Amino acid sequence: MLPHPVKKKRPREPKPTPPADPGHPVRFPEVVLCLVEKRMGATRKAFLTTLARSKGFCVEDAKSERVTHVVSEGNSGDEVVKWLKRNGNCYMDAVGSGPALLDLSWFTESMSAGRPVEIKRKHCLEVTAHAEKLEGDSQVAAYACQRRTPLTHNNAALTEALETMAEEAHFCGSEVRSLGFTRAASVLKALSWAVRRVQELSGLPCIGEHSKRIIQEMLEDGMSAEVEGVRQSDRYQTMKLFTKIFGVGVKTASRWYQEGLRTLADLQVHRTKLNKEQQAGLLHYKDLNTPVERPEAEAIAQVVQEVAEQLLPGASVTLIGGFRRGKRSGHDVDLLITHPAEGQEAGLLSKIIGWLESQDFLLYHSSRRNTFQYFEEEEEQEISSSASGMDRFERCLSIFRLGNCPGAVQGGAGAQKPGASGSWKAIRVDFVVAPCSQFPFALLGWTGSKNFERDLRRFSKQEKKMTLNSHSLYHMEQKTFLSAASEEEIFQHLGLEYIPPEERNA
Ligand code: 8DG
Ligand code: CA
Ligand code: CA
Repeated sequence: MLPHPVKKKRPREPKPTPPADPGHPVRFPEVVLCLVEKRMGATRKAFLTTLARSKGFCVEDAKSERVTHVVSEGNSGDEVVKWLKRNGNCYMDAVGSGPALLDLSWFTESMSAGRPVEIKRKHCLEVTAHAEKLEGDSQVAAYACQRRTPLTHNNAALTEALETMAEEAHFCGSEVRSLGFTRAASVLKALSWAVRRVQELSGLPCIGEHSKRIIQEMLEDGMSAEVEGVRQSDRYQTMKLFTKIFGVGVKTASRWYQEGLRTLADLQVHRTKLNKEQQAGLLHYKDLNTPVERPEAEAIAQVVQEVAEQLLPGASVTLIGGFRRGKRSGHDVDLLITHPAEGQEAGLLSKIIGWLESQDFLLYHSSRRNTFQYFEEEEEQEISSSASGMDRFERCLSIFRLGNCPGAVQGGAGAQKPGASGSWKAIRVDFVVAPCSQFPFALLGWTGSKNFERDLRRFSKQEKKMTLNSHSLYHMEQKTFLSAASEEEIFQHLGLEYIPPEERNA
């Protein structure tokens, strides 16, 4: 028998005995398993965990210092070491220390035998390099939904430059080019190190030639002449100014630019060119382009929660979008409303909006009813084309009037003009309503980031032959809908590691 490599480099606290599960008492306290989700997938991992526990094995998380046996399927030893380090196992200091790295064959034989079988050479995964080195050149996954992207990262100057380029391409209607820069920026956001040399980009996915040139300029000169040129250009600045008006998209802004309009004052003069939404957007331009702070978002969510609960006991309101991803500020507030009894939520939004309006909380609103019934009747092909991200939920886009002091919301008459001291602030609020059976899909779909969502849908379609949107997950070959009671279950259906909202800032 090969010795278990249990030699530890660091002094440790004595290991407590694993807690006994009354259903399945631990029979082998000296063996603590950890199953590697990479390639195994979450669903299979959950199944194997239950199986092992039913046989009296103790199974723990990768972070646990008690783990003695790491079991993986289809990964090399190097890959397992990298995975363990990435998933918080800091005891993988170097080759030879830490738990035994085993192939699934050891696990299968042990389950059949009903006890941990002797570890033979054939069960062991070979590690060829030191873990520190492995971590350094760890591969970055191609889809944003396979990566963990925290809110703050190590390459902000580079990603800001690339995102300026992405925005400029979007302003020109070049969506493919825009996506190229967005994806390159997203990969840099997921890196655990700051890029210092352009050579470090080799092996990273989604970094095209143009992005590489920009990054190189930034690294060598501390700035990119091309990016600066864009930022200084009349067209970019004007497009930015106009698209920051609520209700104004690239097409409208572009037309105004062609017509020679350059400033907000120009638009005031040509007021007839504005629809109701844009008029409200222009009126509240300053407030709506002042970041919404988290306490403001929470104050609004609380007002809406209270009125929802009064109108329909049991109704819940969840803060979604960037704030759910941990952002401290954002451009708007996104609220998802539901009720635990399916169907009860129907009609609730219009009542909430009616009440808010009656209390002078709304400066503008535009609602759209639920069109999901029509959506359900569509052919499969159309369902898959709806994977663009738009959904059919009842929703309302609004401008909310929030009292100056967070938590002390004041509605009612007598409000001052925006910006006057002691008055209020105009804040964009998006409301969306989902029946509880679709809630996990809506929650996942509206948490963002947009790039994370885009890649989730792309991954589902290209890698899994499934169509994901904010209503459902559909298997195109099996022609079945896969239900889910939580976001975690959706990730499991897709064979993806669960990424918490705070790490979806792709
Ligand atoms: P920010 O406001 O902090 O600047 O960022 P954000 O919260 O990430 O952006 P957002 O523009 O408010 O969008 C939030 C999420 O909502 C984002 O993942 C995209 C998603 N979303 C829309 N419109 C639609 C839609 O029509 N259908 C679906 N399913 N999702 C949508 O913005
Ligand atoms: Ca938002
Ligand atoms: Ca929004």
